[in-house]
Amino acid sequence: MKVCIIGQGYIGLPTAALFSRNHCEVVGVDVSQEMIDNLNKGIIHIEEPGIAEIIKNAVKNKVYVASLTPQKADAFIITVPTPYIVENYSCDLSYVINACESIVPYLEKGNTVIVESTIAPMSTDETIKPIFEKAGFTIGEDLYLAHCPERVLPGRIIDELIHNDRIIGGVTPECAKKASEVYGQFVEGDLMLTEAKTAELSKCMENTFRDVNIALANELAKICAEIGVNALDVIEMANKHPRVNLHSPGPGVGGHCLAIDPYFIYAKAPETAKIIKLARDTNNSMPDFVCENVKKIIPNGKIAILGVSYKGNTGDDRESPAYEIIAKLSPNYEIAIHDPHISNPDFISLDDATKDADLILVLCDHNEFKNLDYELILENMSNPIIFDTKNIIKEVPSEITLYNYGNLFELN
Ligand code: SAJ
Repeated sequence: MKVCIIGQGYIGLPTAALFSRNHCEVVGVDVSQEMIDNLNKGIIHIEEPGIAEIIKNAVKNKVYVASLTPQKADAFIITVPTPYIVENYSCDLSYVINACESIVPYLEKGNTVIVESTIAPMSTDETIKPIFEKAGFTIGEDLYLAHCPERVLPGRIIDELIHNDRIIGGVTPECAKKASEVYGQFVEGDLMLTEAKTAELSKCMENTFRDVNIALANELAKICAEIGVNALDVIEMANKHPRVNLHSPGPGVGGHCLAIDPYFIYAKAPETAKIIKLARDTNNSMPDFVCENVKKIIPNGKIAILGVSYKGNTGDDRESPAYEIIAKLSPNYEIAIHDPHISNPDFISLDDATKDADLILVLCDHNEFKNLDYELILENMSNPIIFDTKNIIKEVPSEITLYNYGNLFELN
């Protein structure tokens, strides 16, 4: 099978890797010449275990080629971003529409087109299907169109792409069947065949479920700071109940999924999607909550920010709440940033960041922060204070003051 994948990002590239490892011929399409040149040398641009080696081998064995333009293939998979439109929170389909239009000249009767990008409910039927109908195809008869959302966790993408169950939402039952044959090349989880609109809303609800639960944990953290209870103990205790799973509070919700997908549902039914919107607002309020508490700890001085990725052990900082926190603190504090997973010329070593700092503010749960070099910190800071918004640091030497969501009420 020959597969053409439009978008070689966090999902498209790992998907390309797996097809190529499973005896398919793959064309990976993207818009950046530099990225294409690098991919064709086997050099990848994302931090994700396992991918680099597979792509390197696939390039060597000539089963993977990166290109600026699509090629004829049996199946086309669209994995481009879908941001939200700031004014009305609706799903910005422009990249998906462009990608669909870009493959039209290469389509032949019998091909399968799959959109993996997360899209608002009804997008496949109302917006994407007409693009191919206009080109003369009859969906379900001579072209098969489906929405098959990805559902993988960064850091474990290869494993989850293979083993997670997969929703296959066909525009017609025949479309779903054809799309399932494509994923059958490497997916070992169940392939669940359904309608496109059901697939669209299921995907959005998966991330909304998580966003709403995180909002509940964040609200709990605020309540505890107000009334003087240890939020982290409450979560630990409550989670001993076999049917309770309180999530973890944090500095806000980042990433390109949880912080965006709930809006796609809200935009479709704003009068009804009340909990969904409130959860978004609650999570969006967390950077302010962090800044207010920083202000209570120190009114001015130097802050060493540890971690700006949106989640631990990745170099992905899209929609990271860390940047909003940094922007809000910058007018009143000297800010030094250390993140071992992100290469940015402005970011500095732990040593330089903590030198003469008044506060260490942990905004991301990278493994490196679990056991910091406390000798270095004690040397660098005269009155060491750490505010750990991710509850990653369990113990510190007695000379260091540690704040987390368990003891913020002490600042009142
Ligand atoms: N976070 C918390 N508290 C928690 C859990 C997470 O504050 O208890 C924060 C994280 O720090 C991060 C954000 O939420 O800023 C999102 O992280 P995440 O690990 O929950 O999710 P993503 O965005 O990396 O991946 C999600 C996953 N969806 C679900 O778990 C339902 C993943 O399976 C999806 O494939 C992905 O979205 C996607 O592409 O849609």
